[in-house]
Amino acid sequence: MKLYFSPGACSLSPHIALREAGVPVELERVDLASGKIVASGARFRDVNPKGYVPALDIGEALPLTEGAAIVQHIADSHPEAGLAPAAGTPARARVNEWLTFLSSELHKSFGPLFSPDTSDEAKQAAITKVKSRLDMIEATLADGRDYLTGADFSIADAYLFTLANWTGPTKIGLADQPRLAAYQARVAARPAVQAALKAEGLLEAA
Ligand SMILES: N[C@@H](CCC(=O)N[C@@H](CS)C(=O)NCC(=O)O)C(=O)O
Repeated sequence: MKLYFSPGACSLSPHIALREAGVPVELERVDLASGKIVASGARFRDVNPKGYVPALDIGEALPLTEGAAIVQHIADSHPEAGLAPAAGTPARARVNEWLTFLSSELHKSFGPLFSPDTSDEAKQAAITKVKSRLDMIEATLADGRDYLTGADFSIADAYLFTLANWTGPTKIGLADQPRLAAYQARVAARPAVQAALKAEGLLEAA
């Protein structure tokens, strides 16, 4: 499947999900600064009017967008991979709950930290918000679970791993969240995650 991505961006989450599902991945790199597809030089907005990654070609006129929706589509169309519990179950509702939290509470809180236009004051507020969300996740991991929703890796872990990586470039770090740091290393060691990081040229930076 063709995934429009930018190295290390939130598109890493569906990239990991595709590899965890054993789906052959065709990567189409997007330069977010210029809005161009790198290989062809075409305008990315002509493919995805939203202009942002991730976007997954699902054989329709418009690609599927919104990371949380994409990873659910990958999990649901490859149930044998066990990337999410069956729809309609409480366990699935928990995975959806995490995906929504990650998208609206953590992912978007990082946003101001990647913008050159953000004031120092707004940056500090964003850091405080991100840290409080990371602390909440740290508390969740306190019961010794290996993954976000329990013993099994799920699409929520692909998303959290991607976002937790951003504590590196933003210099927030994970020194105050040792369980999350250990979790991050555990997820990074998964062969599919290694393959995704390598394909995006991120192995040294991860
Ligand atoms: N609501 C979208 C947001 C995606 C998003 O924030 N993408 C970023 C990279 S992590 C991006 O492409 N930014 C460039 C832009 O918005 O023009 C989702 O959850 O997938």
